[in-house]
Amino acid sequence: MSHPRTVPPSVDVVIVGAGFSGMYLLHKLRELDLTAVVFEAGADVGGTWYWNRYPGARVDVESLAYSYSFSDELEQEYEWQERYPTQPEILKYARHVADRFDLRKDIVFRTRVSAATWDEGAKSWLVRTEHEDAVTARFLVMATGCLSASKMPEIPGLDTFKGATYHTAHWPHEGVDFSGLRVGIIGTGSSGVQSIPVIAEQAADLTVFQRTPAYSLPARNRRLRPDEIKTMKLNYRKFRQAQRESGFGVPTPVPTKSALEVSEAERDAAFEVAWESGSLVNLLTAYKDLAVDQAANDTAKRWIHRKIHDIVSDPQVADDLSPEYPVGTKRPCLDTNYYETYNRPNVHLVNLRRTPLVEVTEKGIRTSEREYEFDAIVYATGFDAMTGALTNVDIRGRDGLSLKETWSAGPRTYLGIGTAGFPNFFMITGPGSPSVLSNMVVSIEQHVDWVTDAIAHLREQGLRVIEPVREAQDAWVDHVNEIASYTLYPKANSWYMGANVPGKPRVFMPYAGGVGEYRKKCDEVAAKGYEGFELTV
Ligand code: N01
Repeated sequence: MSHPRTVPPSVDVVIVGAGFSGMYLLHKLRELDLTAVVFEAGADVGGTWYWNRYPGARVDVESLAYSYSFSDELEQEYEWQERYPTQPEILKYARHVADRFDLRKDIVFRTRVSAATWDEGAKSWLVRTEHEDAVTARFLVMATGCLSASKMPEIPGLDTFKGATYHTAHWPHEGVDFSGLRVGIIGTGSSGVQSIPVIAEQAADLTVFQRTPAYSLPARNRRLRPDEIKTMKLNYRKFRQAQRESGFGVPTPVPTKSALEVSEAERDAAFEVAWESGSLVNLLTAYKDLAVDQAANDTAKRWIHRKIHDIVSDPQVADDLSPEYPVGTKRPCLDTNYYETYNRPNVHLVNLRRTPLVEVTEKGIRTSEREYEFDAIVYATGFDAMTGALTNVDIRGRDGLSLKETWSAGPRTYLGIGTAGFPNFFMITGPGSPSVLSNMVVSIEQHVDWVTDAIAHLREQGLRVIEPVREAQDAWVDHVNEIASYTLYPKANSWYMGANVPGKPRVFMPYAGGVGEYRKKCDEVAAKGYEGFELTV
């Protein structure tokens, strides 16, 4: 897509990223008559849904709920096709939004922001891009997404392989034809779990290299029925309110019972209902203590292990696919035929816990046991989550303070929105906010609304600078850690903990207190004149 490249020298707000956050933020800022420019590394809008084009890529929150709520007209006119839409359908929606609100004229595509420096004298940011653009802005907003800095595995020989190499997060736009090929795939998180069944249907042979198995539930995807679309459109306002007050940004009944106070038969029946429902949240909220009590969580773990053994015919493969960490402490997956795929004769599972990866070779992949030969290797190896996209930009706050260095022992934020030492700097769904533990669109809209309200408030009050107070930030970080410590989350080596990136500090990064509670806290802060932030001229 060609687009004239006009970069204004000075704007009110520089936005980094034209995904769901950046697009809505641009729209809101225009409503406030503020000028903004969005820098986007991709050639079009969509963020996650622009980059992650691997086979089988879908969202795992229902389309009618995973969509913007800010415009009644948009809600009413848009026609979703499937319960869990494919990446192309979601990208089509993002493009539709960009066209409908005429967003592209303020987006500079194919341009990565490389550095941003706070100028204390001018009380503004100087933002630089990879193409030597330099823009001054009163505010800098990182709308960079939580899962956008992709990562390769730390193994020798990555460049030596002579066949084709792909990463799920940088999939070729023209697609890949695996027909007749021997394919190896490393990684069994959401991207692996979604792509493995689709690649297996095409490839001559698929070998899956698994370090940690995922808990995966069947998505039970289907086309949406006209009557359910109609009902939702009639009830959207009430539904959106329920989303905002919920725990995960997806309205669900609040559980009242402990998994340990009911009979095994009752529990099994409840888990079966959740499994059949095709929703992640229903399983995690079947009982009130699944996220906080090991014994309660073990009941769900044992039940899912049984399911895996029912589906997968080879008992050793079923064992290898059965996770040991508590259910929900690494991001669970929704799949279509994931476990069933391991019954195919052309699919092989390599358990890297028994035979670790040694290197990538010219011909394929070598484990401690043997060399496997491939025509193509797929890396479904995930992201430097939550902080990678922020610290990859050389952001310098007061007195040249580097964000990367400041966060070297883990991210420290106030509400996941701002960070001390970095005036007029906002993050949309930053670490310390519910973000990845929620329906992202709900959290994005809440942050964008809060940030634009804060900017409007400054203008009304004749103030120019807003920055978190260190004590308030320390208290928030303590609170985020305290909530996490009540849960089982820290028990798994997850990307929530930074554990997938060697050397990254082990800190539970998202806020686990729930979307509704978090929103209340943010609203309270604003109502008290932005308590915990310092506002100055
Ligand atoms: O990445 P991941 P992802 N050697 O980090 C393995 C969202 N998302 O792209 O677990 C061997 O989950 C790694 O093993 P381990 C969703 O929030 C949503 O799949 O670290 N293996 C793991 O198995 C999701 O959680 C959707 O031991 C290595 C895999 O690679 C998040 O994005 C779809 C390795 C990486 O899994 C990330 O998902 C897709 C190594 N050196 C993504 N390094 C939906 O909406 C890594 N691995 C459905």
